[in-house]
Amino acid sequence: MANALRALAMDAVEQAKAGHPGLPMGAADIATVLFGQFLKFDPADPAWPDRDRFVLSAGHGSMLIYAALHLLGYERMTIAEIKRFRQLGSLTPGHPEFGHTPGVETTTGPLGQGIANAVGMAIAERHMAAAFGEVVDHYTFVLASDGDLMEGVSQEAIALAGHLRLAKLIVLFDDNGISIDGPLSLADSVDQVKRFEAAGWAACRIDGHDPDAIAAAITRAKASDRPSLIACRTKIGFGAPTKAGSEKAHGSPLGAEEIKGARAQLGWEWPPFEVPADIRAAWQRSGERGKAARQAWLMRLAALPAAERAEFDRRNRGELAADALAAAVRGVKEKLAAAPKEIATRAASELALEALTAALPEMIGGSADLTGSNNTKPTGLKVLSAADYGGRFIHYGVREHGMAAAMNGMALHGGIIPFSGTFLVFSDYCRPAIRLAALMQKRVIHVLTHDSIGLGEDGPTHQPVEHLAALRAIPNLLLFRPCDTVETIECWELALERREGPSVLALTRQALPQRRLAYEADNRCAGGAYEIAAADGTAQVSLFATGSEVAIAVEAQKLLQARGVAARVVSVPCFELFRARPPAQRQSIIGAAPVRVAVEAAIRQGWDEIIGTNGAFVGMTTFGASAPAKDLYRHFGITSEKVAEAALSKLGRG
Ligand SMILES: Cc1ncc(C[n+]2csc(CCOP(=O)(O)OP(=O)(O)O)c2C)c(N)n1
Repeated sequence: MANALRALAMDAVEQAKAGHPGLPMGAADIATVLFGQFLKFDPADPAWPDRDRFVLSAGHGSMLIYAALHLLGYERMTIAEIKRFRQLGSLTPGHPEFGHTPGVETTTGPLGQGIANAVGMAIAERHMAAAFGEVVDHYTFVLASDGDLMEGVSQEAIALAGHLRLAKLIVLFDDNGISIDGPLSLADSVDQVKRFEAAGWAACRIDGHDPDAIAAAITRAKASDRPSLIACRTKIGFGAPTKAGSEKAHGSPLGAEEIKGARAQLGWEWPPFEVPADIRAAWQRSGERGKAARQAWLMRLAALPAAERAEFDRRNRGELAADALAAAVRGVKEKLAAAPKEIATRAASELALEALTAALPEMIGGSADLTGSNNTKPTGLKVLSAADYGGRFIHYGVREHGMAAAMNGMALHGGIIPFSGTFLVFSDYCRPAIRLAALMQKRVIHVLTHDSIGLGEDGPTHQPVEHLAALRAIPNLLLFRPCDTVETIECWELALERREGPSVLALTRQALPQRRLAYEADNRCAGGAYEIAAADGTAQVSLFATGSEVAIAVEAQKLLQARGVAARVVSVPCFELFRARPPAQRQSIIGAAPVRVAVEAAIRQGWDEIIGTNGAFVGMTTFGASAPAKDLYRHFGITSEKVAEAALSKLGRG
């Protein structure tokens, strides 16, 4: 059975003239034991909520999972798809892609992400089990390579998993001692077993080509009260006569001669893409193994009280409870209309979260050790810990990357909307995972506070300058930068409603005046930009701003008014939503005033699509500095006077 995986992998890579035969051939025995004897799944329903999750963290070995899905009977993974490995539109892209190939649980390829996603999946499993009892009871298995374990994010993930005692997380390490450059000894001498043990895992070392040893180790791991590492010693490219055991088997087609030799060595006498009936039948039986488990689960689900079952289904579908979000938002807006608040948008976010987390039990918050600064822990949220998986706030520790990747895993698992916090400047530390959330179209919400030089005294290391532009550059990510309390709750509403991708809320440390004083049912941020202060008369100037700089634009509007210049102010809480509107609407908001000025305490990049290359921009061109916020705004010239000056100068009245 393992040789069937090996043959399909080497033949598909050969046909594609690209790909990675080494890992599938080396890890075929592990996969055969795991899929054949342990993994709980049913090809008839790849999204069955209580299936075991399998994460191929070493995504370059994609042919391993494609071959397995094919042999196990996943309907759409036909032999034709295997033959179309790496071709446009096939179900078999170069690296596994979530949402594209049924049976693929997460998109992997950037090494280290998969194992960190799996930690989030295992957290989600424990949390959902705490909430719904025996209808949630599954394992999360990972196949990880040397590369996965060398990546820094794996350390964050491992430490968190050990701390949270995620006993149902089992990592099979394809311990082949080879990476692209050659033997691992070129660059690494970590004892992975000791490393995992130090993080609170159960860890052992076995022969990864001995099915009995693999089965015994998985059996032990399933019974462990800690997460488990099974370091499986394997030979990369197992079966290839001259390339096995060397980097030559890693990432290129083996070539006709080598494949011929491998067929001989493995005793595999069938032509490319052919699998004999008895071996197919054995795989098919493995694929049918989970049917009974799924039927039993369906019975357990049916036995739940109707309301609980409906809630479980709703959460797994990712639908919000009818009116829950709207009612919570309405409540917050009414309070803000009755008693306006001059607070930081991070504090406004906390206020919003008090209502939102009470209304939406699927929200699980957290922070990378900046809880008090990010304001992501409303008073009602209990901490999620090894002692209480029912908690809804995670102290991620100083692990931004691991946090962001675990959040992806939670969202992928289903039933949970993860939100979490760090400083905007540290979005750099989360970025690979944010990018994958965007690629996978997963609802993950990042609360990124201290969003400009407005954070003040911590200085340039902590002051984001290029980060808004950098995040706006990620496709399918919404970046919100609200200007006051009302916009903050509106942006939260939009982020939560959005099922098809992640959002970032960039929030201030410093207090901002509430601009929107009257109660408005409409979510004005939904269009991405809107006129927040109209001109007195025909506007000669349009001022555009986001977040904390909206207040500066409104002050500049007054200065211009005093000089007899009518100006309007447009708040732009979300570029991406604005860009998505029909051109005519966009044009009407950009307006007809001859002069356009934008102000944002960040770099100009991206603003030209609103103000044009002729527009004036007031913002940052360098890193910030350490000083009180007010002094910094003056020092860097981000003031209402400078905005007014820029407009006047464009009008030729400078
Ligand atoms: C973050 C990241 N960096 C680099 C790569 C490119 N890359 C793909 S596989 C690999 C290492 C291969 O070694 P290993 O993980 O041991 O896999 P094996 O050779 O055993 O298949 C690298 C550097 C990547 N996919 N992701």
